[in-house]
Amino acid sequence: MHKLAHLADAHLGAHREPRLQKLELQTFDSAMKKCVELGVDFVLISGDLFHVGIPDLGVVDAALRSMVEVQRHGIPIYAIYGSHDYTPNGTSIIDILNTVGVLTNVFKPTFYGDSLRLGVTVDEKTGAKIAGISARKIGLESRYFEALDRGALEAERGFKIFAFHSGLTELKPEHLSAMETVESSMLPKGFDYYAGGHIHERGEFTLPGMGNIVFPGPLFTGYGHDLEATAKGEMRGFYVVEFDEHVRSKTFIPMKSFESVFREYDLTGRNAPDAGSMIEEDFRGVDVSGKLVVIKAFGEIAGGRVSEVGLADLRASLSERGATHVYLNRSGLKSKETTGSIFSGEEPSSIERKLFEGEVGKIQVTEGHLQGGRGVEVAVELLRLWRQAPKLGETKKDYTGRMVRDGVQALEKKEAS
Ligand SMILES: [Mn+2]
Repeated sequence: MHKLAHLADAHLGAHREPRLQKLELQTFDSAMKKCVELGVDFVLISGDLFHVGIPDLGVVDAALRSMVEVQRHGIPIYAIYGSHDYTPNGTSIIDILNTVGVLTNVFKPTFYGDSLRLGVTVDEKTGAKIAGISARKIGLESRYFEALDRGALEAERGFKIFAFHSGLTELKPEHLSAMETVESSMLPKGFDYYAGGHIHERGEFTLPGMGNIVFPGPLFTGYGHDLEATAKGEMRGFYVVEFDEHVRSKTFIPMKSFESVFREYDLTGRNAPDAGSMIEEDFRGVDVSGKLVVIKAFGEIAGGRVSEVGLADLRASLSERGATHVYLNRSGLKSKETTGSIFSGEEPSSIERKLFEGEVGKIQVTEGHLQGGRGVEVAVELLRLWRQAPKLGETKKDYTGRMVRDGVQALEKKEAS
């Protein structure tokens, strides 16, 4: 019997708080060690290994040490890009790791006219055949799927794995209804295992002609709203799959990285300062040391402003008491006194997106790809590109040139670029 490990969405480098960052890398290291301990034949990463295409070298170094150790045990690592690993016209860290042989990028596209043929990577030891489609920014991988020559892949014989980093429309969870997904009919049928990534929620599924569709969810804890699910007890981890000519078993390997405290408060009808005291009181004597704390507050407060509830101060004091990370979800919290607080307490990225969504209609352009929802995506992408700081040693001229080039490319990007 052979064994493979399937993980996705490690998002290494996603967290800025030193304590969380350390745990994030330790969790990845533990996962790699676990793969060795369990004697897997190979590891397959379905995208978003790193949080950005060009991560901090400290993060890369730590991740490399863990991966090289796996390699020393003769265990190959296969990967595709996730939407976060992708860089618009540069070289991603995944390319570098592929070049030095730490991992093998299994996305091997060749276009014959409009038809996309995927190269198949054969794992030497097990004979497993792996084909995959990487994600791109702005969900553009649907273009790959539309062009995909499924027949050629379906005709391949042997034990076959299809790796992808996209949500499937038929399996989309309710709360992700706005997410761009791919119809399952776009994927080749009859593969033995569908190694998914991108959906930050663990799930095992079957669809007509497609068995063993697996999304492991984030390896560590994800970020933003993912932290809420983690704090509520959703286990994070990866899959170990036993197979011979077919899949024989799928086992979820949980990675318990820390303890959590989750508290939810309906503040409807309360005064802001009262609500603040009540929450503070509720946390008195609670041991938060070394724990992830998630506080969700919602409802319409009767008096005072949302900021007067004092959650930011509470966060600071809980951090002082040793909490690994304090995540506040105030997006459902409203006050009669303030009308401009609809963005309060949300993540910066979702605030940015909402601002763009509110403004995009005011922009007069003829290019379809700069209007509406697609225009918002371009704006988000531009902001992401342009907030990058110069690289160490990069001259102002080189930096400016790079920003202009990247910006022009993002603006020009139509569909199939
Ligand atoms: Mn992800």
